[in-house]
Amino acid sequence: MDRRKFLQMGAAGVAMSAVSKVALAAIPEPVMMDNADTQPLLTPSTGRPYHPVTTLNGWSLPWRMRNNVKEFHLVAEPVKRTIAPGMIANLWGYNGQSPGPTIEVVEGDNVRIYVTNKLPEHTSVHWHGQRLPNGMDGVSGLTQPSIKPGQTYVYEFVARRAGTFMYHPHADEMTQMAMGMMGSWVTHPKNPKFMVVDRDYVFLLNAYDIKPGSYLPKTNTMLEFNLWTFNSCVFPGISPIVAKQGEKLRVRVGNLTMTNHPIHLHGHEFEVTCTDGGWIPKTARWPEVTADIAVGQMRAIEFFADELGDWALHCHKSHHTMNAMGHDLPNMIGISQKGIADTFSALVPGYMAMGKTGMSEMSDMAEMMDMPLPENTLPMMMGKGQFGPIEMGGMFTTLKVRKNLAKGDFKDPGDYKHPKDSVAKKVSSDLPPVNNAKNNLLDKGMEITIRKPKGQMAH
Ligand SMILES: [Cu+2]
Repeated sequence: MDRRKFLQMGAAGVAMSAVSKVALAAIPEPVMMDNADTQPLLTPSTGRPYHPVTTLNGWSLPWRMRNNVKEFHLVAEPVKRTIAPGMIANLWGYNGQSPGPTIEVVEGDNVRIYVTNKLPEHTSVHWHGQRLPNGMDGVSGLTQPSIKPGQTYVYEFVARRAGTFMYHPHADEMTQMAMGMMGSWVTHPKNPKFMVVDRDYVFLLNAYDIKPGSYLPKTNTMLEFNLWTFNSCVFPGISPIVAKQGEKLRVRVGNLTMTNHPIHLHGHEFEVTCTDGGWIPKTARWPEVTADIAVGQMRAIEFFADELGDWALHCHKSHHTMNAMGHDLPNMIGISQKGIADTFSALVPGYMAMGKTGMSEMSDMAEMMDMPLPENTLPMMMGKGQFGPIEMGGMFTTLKVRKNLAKGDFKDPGDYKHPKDSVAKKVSSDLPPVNNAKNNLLDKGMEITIRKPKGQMAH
């Protein structure tokens, strides 16, 4: 091999250079994923040992070990993502899915990540939260030229600090993140005995604005997203977090939406043990049942799963546990819509009258023949439990704690079997019925006076 060729090959290890054909041959084959299911643990076969994480509705990217360097290959590309059964979104992501695969390395590892751009526009990858050379930080224009469509760039750095990080583009960021481009990164501590837990989960909070009946997110939406997701899935498409009773759990949650999310766990207390900035000393932690995760932050919570049952884990902003149909609707409680639906249906095909007694009727809407949903659209509230509709969507899943669960078993164990006499129940002597006279009057066609807004405060 002549000196020139040798130098070209060497260039593959340098960021900010479009890689030559010779170097391309040296790039590891990208590994792809074709579904949104939670994949089994990726147990390391090369490199130093660590306890792998479970990515909720996701997977970890296999690597190739070459000359003591862990080599990964990310492919930025358009993908199809199952948001929940019944809805597919056309997103942008990495290696077949959005979010991209979780990258797992060990503190001190030499890491090389090839990034191939198969998008119709330029991109870059920023490794959020990491200590690295400035030129590897992935801010297009500031620290590197953008990666043009068809180009492959290579990033190379030492994973200096253990913790949970994220990756996302720093090029046409609003569009690319609204399209789903992001992923998790876990740097495991080099001491495999440090902060050991039995099950270690990771996922990102993300959000989309996909209008009912469509497949593509609106990318100029700033705050009014209509699908609030854990790793680009909504309930009941989100896998449950499972645990054997008494096990210690860690759940690492990163927020790449445009608003904060108070993540609330039922039935247990937890401590925040890690942020993207590092591990929190024991003496500085306090007990919580809700952790507010601000935009661009990661929080790792830890707890003992000691209470048997199916416990809700969700964002406490109630509109974040609803799907697209829940947004921009007026409050119709107590207002009869008799006749309105017929009038409107003639003008607006598919018009739906709803909400006279609240919104729970929406959870059964898909099954109601006279209220068909638009194509590729999930009901506003969904999920069936053993006692009826759960009436949730969006950022909601369950922590399922069971007496017996094998070590590597992450499958949904089904509904919790409650011990006898331990479920809230109807009392035998009912109260007198609620006086519904007002609603009845409305049904009989009583006129409603609508007060017009005054002056500038029309909203
Ligand atoms: Cu939220």
